[in-house]
Amino acid sequence: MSILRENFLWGGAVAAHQLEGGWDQGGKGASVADVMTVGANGVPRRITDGVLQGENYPNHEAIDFYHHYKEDVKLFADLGLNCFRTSIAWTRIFPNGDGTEPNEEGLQFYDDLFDECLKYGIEPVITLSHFEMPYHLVTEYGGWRNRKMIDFFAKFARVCFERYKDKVTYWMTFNEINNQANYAEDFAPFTNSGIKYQEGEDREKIMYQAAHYELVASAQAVKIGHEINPDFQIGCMIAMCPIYPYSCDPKDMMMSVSAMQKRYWFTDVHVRGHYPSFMENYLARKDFDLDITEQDLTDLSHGCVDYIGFSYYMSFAIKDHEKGPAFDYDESKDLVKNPYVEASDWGWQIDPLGLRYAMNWFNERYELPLFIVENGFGAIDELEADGTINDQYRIDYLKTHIEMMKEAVEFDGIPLIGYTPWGFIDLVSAGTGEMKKRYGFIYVDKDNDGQGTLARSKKKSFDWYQQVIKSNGEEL
Ligand code: P53
Repeated sequence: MSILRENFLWGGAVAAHQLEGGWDQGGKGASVADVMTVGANGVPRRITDGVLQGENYPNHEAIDFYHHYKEDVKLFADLGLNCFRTSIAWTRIFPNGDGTEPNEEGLQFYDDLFDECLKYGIEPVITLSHFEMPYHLVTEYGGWRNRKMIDFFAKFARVCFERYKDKVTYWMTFNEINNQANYAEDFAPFTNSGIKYQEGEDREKIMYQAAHYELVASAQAVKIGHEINPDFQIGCMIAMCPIYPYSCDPKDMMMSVSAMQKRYWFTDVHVRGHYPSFMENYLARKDFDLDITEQDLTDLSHGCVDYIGFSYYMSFAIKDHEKGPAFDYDESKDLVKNPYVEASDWGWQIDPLGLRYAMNWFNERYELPLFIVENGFGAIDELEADGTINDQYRIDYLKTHIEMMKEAVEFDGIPLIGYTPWGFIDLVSAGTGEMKKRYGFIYVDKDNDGQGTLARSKKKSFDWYQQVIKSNGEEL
């Protein structure tokens, strides 16, 4: 008998902009991902003013899934997946974001892709907005700082729900909506919300306004989706990096509570349909005077999510920085290194037990089914002389995390829908734009400069994950 339920969803996760390529094909418009250059470990990606000559934009071709999807889905079936998490590129459906009619060629692409998956018994799990909003909405409206985005997004969501209502059951609205809690850097505000800050702007206030509009848009989408198909399961998607107190000093503990509130209040609104008291209080104390209408509050209360989708890669730790009773959290400054855990080459702290902790945190607070929609290990893979890749480090990472996931089910009784490891086919890194930061069980021959044959091959982890699925998580 397996610890996991019989119809457990074993999948793999990707996002449209990180694998599709074909950035200007089939009527697709430019997205925010299309104006981000390649970065490197420790070197941020640049956001250019539109698409410029002579720059390296890794998402333009990515791994060209747009043209390879049939052979790729066949490989996914060989791996044994019963679900496949991807996103619908908003710009394939509404190239500019503010048009009246959807682009039929874009809609047809996802029909074909989903049919190809369903042919092998692979269920599509779909994120509506995964770091790829139309760039036109940035230049014309300022991205999610503008209330008009709510209608644009709701329309996009409605079109997708109607079109794919018989092919997709599990949906998510905004990928890692809470990354923008780190508003001090330029990356998350742009990828989450299409926001480019001007000198001297109050970044924090603008972030809260944008997040509010997104939460209202998400709630409207949930309501629309349930009207179109009551069987839909529509979730939120939260980047869960639990923030531990550095020590048992009560002040460190309180700092951790406050930091968790600032990073995860998004989930409170998604799940409960209203702002938590600490957040109402904080926004008032800061005098932000946000545009939040009575109708918004009604919308929020009518669009609560059905489940919690989350990514888990790492945990954080925090110390009190003598900020007094407010314990205000600044993600860009306050985190400290955890001496008890190792980190990846990219500085991501490896903490399998943190996954069980995170699942308990969600479960205690919300009592909703959980879906681990990302987990994985970004590493540099070396090809052996015979062309194989012995990625034991990746197997070790995933194995220990799956063990903790199973313990959360077995010992803590947590309802868990499924597990979809991130980037199970190599793709473009979101954070750095690199190809070399690989997560896959399937290797794709392409490097950071965009060179390579795009040929696909199986790594050692492919056979391992195949066995994990076959045994429903019993053989790790
Ligand atoms: P990359 C930061 C922290 C946690 C998850 O990330 C994050 C990020 C953003 O970099 O993103 C998620 O590619 C995201 C995926 C992304 C994946 O994690 O930077 O949902 O789009 O590729 C891994 O190594």
